[in-house]
Amino acid sequence: MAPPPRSSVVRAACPHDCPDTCALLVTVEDGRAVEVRGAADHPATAGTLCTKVARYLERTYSDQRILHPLKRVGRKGEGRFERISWDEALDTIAAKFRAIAGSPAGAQAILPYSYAGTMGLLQSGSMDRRFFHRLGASLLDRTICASAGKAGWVATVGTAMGTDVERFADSRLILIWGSNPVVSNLHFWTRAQEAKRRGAKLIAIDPYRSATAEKCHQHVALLPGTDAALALGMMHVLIDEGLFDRAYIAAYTQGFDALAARAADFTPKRVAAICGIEPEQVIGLARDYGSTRPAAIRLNYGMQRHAGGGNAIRAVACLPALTGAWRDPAGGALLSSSGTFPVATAALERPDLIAGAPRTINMSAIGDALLASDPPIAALYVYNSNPVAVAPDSARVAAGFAREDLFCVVHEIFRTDTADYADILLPATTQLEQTDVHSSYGHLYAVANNPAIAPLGEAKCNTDVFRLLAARMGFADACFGDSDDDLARQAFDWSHPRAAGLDWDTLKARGWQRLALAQPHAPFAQGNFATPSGKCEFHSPSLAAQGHDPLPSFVPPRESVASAPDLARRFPLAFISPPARNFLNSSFANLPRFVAEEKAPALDIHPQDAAARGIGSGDRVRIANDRGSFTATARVTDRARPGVVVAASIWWKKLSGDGSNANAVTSQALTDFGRAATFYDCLVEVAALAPADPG
Ligand SMILES: Nc1nc2c(c(=O)[nH]1)N[C@H]1C(S)=C(S)[C@@H](COP(=O)(O)OP(=O)(O)OC[C@H]3O[C@@H](n4cnc5c(=O)[nH]c(N)nc54)[C@H](O)[C@@H]3O)O[C@H]1N2
Ligand SMILES: Nc1nc2c(c(=O)[nH]1)N[C@H]1C(S)=C(S)[C@@H](COP(=O)(O)OP(=O)(O)OC[C@H]3O[C@@H](n4cnc5c(=O)[nH]c(N)nc54)[C@H](O)[C@@H]3O)O[C@H]1N2
Ligand SMILES: [Mo]
Repeated sequence: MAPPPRSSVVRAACPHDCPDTCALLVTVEDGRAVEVRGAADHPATAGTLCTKVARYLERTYSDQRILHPLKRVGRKGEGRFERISWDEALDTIAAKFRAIAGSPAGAQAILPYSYAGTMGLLQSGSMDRRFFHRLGASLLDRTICASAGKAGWVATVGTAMGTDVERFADSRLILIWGSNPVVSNLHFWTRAQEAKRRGAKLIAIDPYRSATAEKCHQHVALLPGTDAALALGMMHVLIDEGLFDRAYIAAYTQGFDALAARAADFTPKRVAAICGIEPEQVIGLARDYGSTRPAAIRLNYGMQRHAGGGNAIRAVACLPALTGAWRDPAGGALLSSSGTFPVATAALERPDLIAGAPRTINMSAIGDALLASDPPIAALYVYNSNPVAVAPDSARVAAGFAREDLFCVVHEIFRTDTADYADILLPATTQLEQTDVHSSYGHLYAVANNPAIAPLGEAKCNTDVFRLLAARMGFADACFGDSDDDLARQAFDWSHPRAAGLDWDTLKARGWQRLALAQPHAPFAQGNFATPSGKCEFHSPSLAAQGHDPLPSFVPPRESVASAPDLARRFPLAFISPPARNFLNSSFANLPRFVAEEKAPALDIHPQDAAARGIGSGDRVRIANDRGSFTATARVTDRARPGVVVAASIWWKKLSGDGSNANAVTSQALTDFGRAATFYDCLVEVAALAPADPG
């Protein structure tokens, strides 16, 4: 590729796993990126970036970058490596893969492990999938973030579509439910503040008084994992008081009578007891919601990281159909907008190449998978993810990675906790050094990422590495010859009505382009649900066919005082570990500026819970359960409600001070729908450490 001219501005996209998918302008001088700004002309970004990506150059030019292929010379996990050539690295990997494919266990003993280190359609799911499909490797069920909520949402409204983020400014009531947008969805928060200035009421529903909850008019601090009960309690009141839209229900929904019968069981009194709040809060919430137009809900994935997470999202997804809030462009609800994009997943990933009938392994239980699969996982190839820090039940994960008989490749930008276990460690490019095209799960624009600079050192992007490996493995299929531009041209179904007027060359030049949607975009104003019945399915025959409750139900947390009293006698506190503002999952958690902003691992604990344990602010505490423990500095604060403790995450284990992090205590148990992780369904006990105790 020809280098850009001496000084130029390159149109790019933020690659991080965040609903905002910002359009970037990268200024390049003499081949070096000197500034990264938010594109002012992109309506969703509107010229502002979060604190992390505004300093993206510190990531790209960090002296911690891995710049050359490395091979392990120390013990697994120790992080001692020696430089090798790309040829040696690729030959070693190909030889290993060939040997495993030829062994009795076959190629399915090889497992790729990736998530959303970059959200780009090319670098997160194209050549990589083609390669592992053609190889016949085990398939990975990518469930660590959103699959429970997505399943609950899709069962109800049919597709991952919702209210246009740009319309929230016109809402009169916004429920911010299991979401902390000040930290995790900044450009939505801007719209919510605009609505607030215009007189809208903002209500946060969150066990924790987050930075967002603090700025809302009202905060309902329910117990973790009880949202479905709250939503059903709201339905109870709405139906009791006639605050529902008969015409909308008759025309566009199915199963109202069954839903009403279900909601009848959820009296405000019963719901209040389940949620640990007052009956008046349930009633007040329902009345506000049922009597204000437009009323919008921003629900997010925080509420679905529990045993009943799928049903929680499903129950909330019923609300706007009950009240007809979908009629208003500034009403309805938004979980994810990803389904609005006609992404050509099969063209990118080529599932038709899958060799044999390989098994599927759930990434949310990678610890157990590494320790107890049959046939055992013989080789693991990790990219776009840092499982040793982010996956639940970390002691099991680390034990799995430490297996001497496991061949482990990690392709990374930095020497993460996971990289330390690699046999072969490959240097990855950052977003400024690679080509990509992005959809979004928070707005409605496709965004292009043009490379701004040449790869640093010997770093290579994911697509390049898989092209090289495919050649080494002798995969002759034409699709392995596709360039990144070829892939970008395959990324969307351009003939889809919502892609009208879009094509890769235009997108690349312009940087971003809105999907072709009616203005205003109100996807379910006149029904048009993408369910089998075409209606909003209060009652879902497809869930029934899968053996699930056909109605939204309250599935209690697996671990809570009410649902596991014996466990709660030893571990009485509910523990949640939501995103830290200066980290993006575990990304940025190694860079000095961001670590300095977050200071050190902290645990917020309510004054009553602290007093009962003799804990004061600033004390070092150990957070523990049967799965493991980690240490943090206590902050005694009523931001945490009684019975719930909170540790912003995700710290790198090796940089946290005690070699551990929040995932020492989280569990590998899965959700009701979507086989997702249950990070926030977790009981612990907290104890003060004596000053001299190393933890
Ligand atoms: N700065 C920053 N931004 C991020 C991320 C990051 O790490 N840092 N991560 C990105 C990713 S991958 C994702 S998936 C999103 C996640 O962003 P969100 O979907 O907003 O999810 P969480 O931050 O997990 O949780 C949001 C809120 O849910 C609350 N919560 C926890 N349990 C419950 C519950 O049972 N019920 C209710 N009602 N609330 C609950 C938490 O206290 C938290 O305040 O953010 C993205 N954006
Ligand atoms: N306790 C607790 N645990 C959680 C959560 C929580 O709230 N609490 N949240 C969960 C959620 S929502 C999610 S989404 C997961 C996220 O888990 P991951 O997807 O693993 O996210 P990151 O920790 O950001 O790790 C991504 C890694 O990919 C690397 N990377 C970035 N770009 C590229 C690239 O182009 N090529 C290659 N090869 N590598 C690249 C980055 O350097 C980074 O180390 O964590 C989950 N874990
Ligand atoms: Mo996520």
